[in-house]
Amino acid sequence: MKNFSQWFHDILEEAELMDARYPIKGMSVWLPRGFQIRKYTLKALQELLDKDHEEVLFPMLIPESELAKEAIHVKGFEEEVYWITKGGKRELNEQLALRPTSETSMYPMFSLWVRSHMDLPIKVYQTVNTFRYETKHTRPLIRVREITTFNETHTVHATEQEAEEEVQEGIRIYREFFDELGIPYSISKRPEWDKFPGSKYTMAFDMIMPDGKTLQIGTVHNLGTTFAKTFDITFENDEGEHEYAHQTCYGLSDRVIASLIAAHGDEKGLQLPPVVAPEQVIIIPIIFKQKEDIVLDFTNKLEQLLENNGIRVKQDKRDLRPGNKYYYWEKRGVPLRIEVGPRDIENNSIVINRRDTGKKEFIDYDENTITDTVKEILDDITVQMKENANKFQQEKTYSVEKLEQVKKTINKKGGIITCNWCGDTDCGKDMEEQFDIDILGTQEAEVSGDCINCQKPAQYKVLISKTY
Ligand code: PR8
Repeated sequence: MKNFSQWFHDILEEAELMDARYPIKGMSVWLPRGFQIRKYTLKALQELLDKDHEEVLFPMLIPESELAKEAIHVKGFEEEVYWITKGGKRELNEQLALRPTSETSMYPMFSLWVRSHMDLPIKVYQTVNTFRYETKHTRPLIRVREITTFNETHTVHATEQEAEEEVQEGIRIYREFFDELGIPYSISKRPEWDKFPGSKYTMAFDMIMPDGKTLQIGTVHNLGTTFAKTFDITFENDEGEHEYAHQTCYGLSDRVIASLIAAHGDEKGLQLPPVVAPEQVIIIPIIFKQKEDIVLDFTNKLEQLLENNGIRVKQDKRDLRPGNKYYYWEKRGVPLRIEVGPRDIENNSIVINRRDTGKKEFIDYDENTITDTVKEILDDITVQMKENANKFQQEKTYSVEKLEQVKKTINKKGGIITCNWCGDTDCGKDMEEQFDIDILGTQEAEVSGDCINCQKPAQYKVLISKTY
């Protein structure tokens, strides 16, 4: 892919995912196909969250007084908040923020809900739109001003230990989710200066995009007791004393769809993992004159059979040349194509074509086994797509020992550099400036040797890249 930015822009339009021509910068329209992919993606996520979390829905507006309460938090978001100042012609007594995220909308309510340790833990999530007046260059799905798919989980616990465990749980859920979609990631602990405003620490998932820059695709934050202190979320412990609750929150956005598109797409267009594909199988009847009935009888039956067995299948009967149809569905990322012509029916076989490998194969047709065969192939496609995407992320992660190599490697190859680091903020910021790169974060690892930049003893393995 020569120019990822252009490719990404074009694919949204060509695969009919989104229309970015909406007349507000940073806001786009989900088209029916895009919306379906979004729907199946959310379904996969919600199935994971629902095992141990409950869905809720909070209002979109936050009174200024609540938003302003947590000083560090509001400082982090002050440049990005949209304000509602009027109701009709009247100035509002108190201006209202369009939520940039929901801590300050939820936590005043949590304060009312939590009385004793019996009320804990709280583990809730919501999927909503949030608004951030981003000043950096906006891009559909990647950096938007209306995040239309903000899935945020918020939890409240009695102990620090439990909150710590919930952070691990959040990471586990996101890992499983990304694995299911075949989206590769590197996990690291964000440096102090890049953690979520108000949090104790932030764990982040980053994916290397085809152009070598990384995209943050998910974050899990340990909030400690900071917000509990601000919003007075306390409970009475066994000794009858009031204690502050420990909190976590974690979130994903439209970027999940962006990373899905970027991880698997190619020159032919979109490539969708079966789990989120609106059509998992497309059937193309190869129609010749006089043989039309025979072919359509067959393909109609096949379509029905697959559909009855829970496969999302569609038949393209349009009056177009088969080649055009192949091109059309390849661009839209359908994982598996089945072609059936009169001769195939005579030979009791069908042609299958995998979007991931582009390989064409004749298989014997047996009504009793075809569903299982198709399911097996779809499963294999899922595995292969994930392996290919993971391979790319691994191959683009370079371990580097000398400072000169940092910039050279990133400029030449992109991707993520790992090296030794002391962990010192000044040293980290110095590196970011010197090389025009970002420190993604640190990973737990045995390190020996010196910091690549300041030569003091190294404490961490650090991940560095250019970022979106
Ligand atoms: C929280 N509070 O808010 P976070 N466009 C697209 N995606 C974005 C954008 C944007 N402008 N800004 C952020 N994201 C916490 C956790 C509730 C949930 C994505 O955390 O500010 C990023 O991928 O880190 C980020 O990982 C995620 O939203 C959560 O945002």
